Amino acid sequence: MTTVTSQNKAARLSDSLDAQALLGMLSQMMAIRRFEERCAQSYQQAKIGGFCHLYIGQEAVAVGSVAGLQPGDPIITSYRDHGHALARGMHPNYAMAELFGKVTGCSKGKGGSMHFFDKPRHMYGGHAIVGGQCPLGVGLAFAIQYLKEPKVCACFLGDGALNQGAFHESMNLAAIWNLPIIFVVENNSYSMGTHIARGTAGAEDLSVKATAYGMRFARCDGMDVLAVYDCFKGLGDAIRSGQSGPVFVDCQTYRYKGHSMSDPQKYRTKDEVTTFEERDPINRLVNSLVESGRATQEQVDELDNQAKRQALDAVKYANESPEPDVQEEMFTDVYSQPYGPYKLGQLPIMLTDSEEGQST
Ligand SMILES: Cc1ncc(C[n+]2csc(CCOP(=O)(O)OP(=O)(O)O)c2C)c(N)n1
Ligand SMILES: [Mg+2]
Repeated sequence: MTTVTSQNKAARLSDSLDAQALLGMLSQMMAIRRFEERCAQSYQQAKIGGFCHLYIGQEAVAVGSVAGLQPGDPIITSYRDHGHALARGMHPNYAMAELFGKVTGCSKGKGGSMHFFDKPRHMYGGHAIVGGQCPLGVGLAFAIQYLKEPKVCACFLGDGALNQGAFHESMNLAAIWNLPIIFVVENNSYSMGTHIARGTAGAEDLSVKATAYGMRFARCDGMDVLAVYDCFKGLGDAIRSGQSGPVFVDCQTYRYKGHSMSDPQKYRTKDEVTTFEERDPINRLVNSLVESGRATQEQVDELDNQAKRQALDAVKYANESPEPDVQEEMFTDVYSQPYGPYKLGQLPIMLTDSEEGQST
């Protein structure tokens, strides 16, 4: 096992980023934050149904990692997926429309919050089964190796997924096949209401998970977008150039909001949340840019205003978009052939209006 660190202050890869690139990362984090705030509001107004897991607090992970990777590198993640899709460049309108269950959404309104997908931008979901994205990530990495493409797959997972068999099987295959993949634990310390120390053996030092598979390990501060960028830029380029095989990264972060929109949060104190809010990734970058003279407070405020307007526009777009036509959309995007094993006219019985809502 090799341990790499992104904390080397003497020679950070992000030192070479210009003000435009840094402001780009800032504006993406702000866009995600404001988008998620509108999500919460829309959920409370019952505009969004089903589960909804917000990314507020973790923005630096998606933004820093995507910035450090190449646009063609495939990414895949769990159900807490809004931030990754937006960081990859999905238009907020299509993201919000998906949440509202509208046909203009990125998955035609049929996936919802947990199933964002954007193939042209190499964002392969959005997966609701904890750890379920890991074998799929291995498949994406295997395809890269098979096709001899200069790419790296980033497979994001929560700390809860560390205890799933699918994660361990994926780590094993990635290691024995030397696949171009970065497994990234967005370690926010909680799986729903269970603290990592209560649910995960070896939680105090997750490098043991990499050691078990002879894999390279890195740890990075997920509340610092530049540390995340440094980590992914370094690892991505090393894997791409054949200097490294698969890597396992512990990215330490925190979610400010509950696990989902229906979480009373009795398992943690307000003080704990405040401690992390004081290390907020957006404020941290703003302070660094303004103090070093690379941006003015006015510039930063304008970026935030843009993010607010964009999120509001997305709500308007989602509100005004039509719902999918049930008869037309029920069987599309399910099978590779339009109606799978069925013939048109022999489809299983559709629900009538009166039957809707009665199924379990
Ligand atoms: C296989 C499986 N078991 C249980 C669940 C229910 N469940 C949904 S989210 C979650 C917690 C996962 O926490 P973590 O992986 O740390 O991700 P985070 O929510 O912190 O992003 C659980 C247990 C599920 N979706 N899939
Ligand atoms: Mg977690």
